[in-house]
Amino acid sequence: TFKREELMQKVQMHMSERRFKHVLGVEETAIALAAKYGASEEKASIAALTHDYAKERPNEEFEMIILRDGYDQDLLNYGNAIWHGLVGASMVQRELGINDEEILEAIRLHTTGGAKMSLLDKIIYVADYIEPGRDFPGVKEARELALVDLDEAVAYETKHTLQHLIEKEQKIYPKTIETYNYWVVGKA
Ligand code: DGI
Ligand code: FE
Ligand code: FE
Ligand code: FE
Repeated sequence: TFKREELMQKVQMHMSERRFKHVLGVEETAIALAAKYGASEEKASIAALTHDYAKERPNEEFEMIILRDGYDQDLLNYGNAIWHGLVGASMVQRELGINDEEILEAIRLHTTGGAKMSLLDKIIYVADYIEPGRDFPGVKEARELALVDLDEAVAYETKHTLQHLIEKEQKIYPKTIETYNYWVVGKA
């Protein structure tokens, strides 16, 4: 199918075995969700395979790109957790030649979500959270919700991720708050 084998190989080269296993779990989950909710399974596969492509890049590389390519300089106050998707999408585009804007946006939003999310964005955001390799309190409930109502799964993930970050006194990226306000508090 398309250039899946080639893409898999390029992705695998850039990460640990453990992370690659996670990526394959996200792909399997994203394809299943795409089938269930009527999104493109091919786009789900490509976005899932590449969502963490940049996760093991050094901070200096992200900082250089943020300084050079017109990103909001406030991004420099965050770290790999926020950079690897949002900025990593530009590496996926340049290095893997993926120019599909729907796929690139799903990669950009996969960690923080956003008030505005396409079906593909939601699928990747949720698949990343519930793939078979994930094991944390609440993952079972998240998996059940994903089979019933994708928006409910987005809300559940958002709320629990934010709770976890606050518990650990981590800096909250504004987009994460935006996602919480929209999907958890209300869409009004
Ligand atoms: O890359 P993964 O581990 O598969 O998962 P991810 O990209 O969804 O999340 C990466 C990390 O980012 C995870 O530990 C949660 C964290 N995160 C999500 N939103 C925020 C955040 N970290 C900070 N500091 N601030 C956020 O707003
Ligand atoms: Fe990630
Ligand atoms: Fe995630
Ligand atoms: Fe991931």
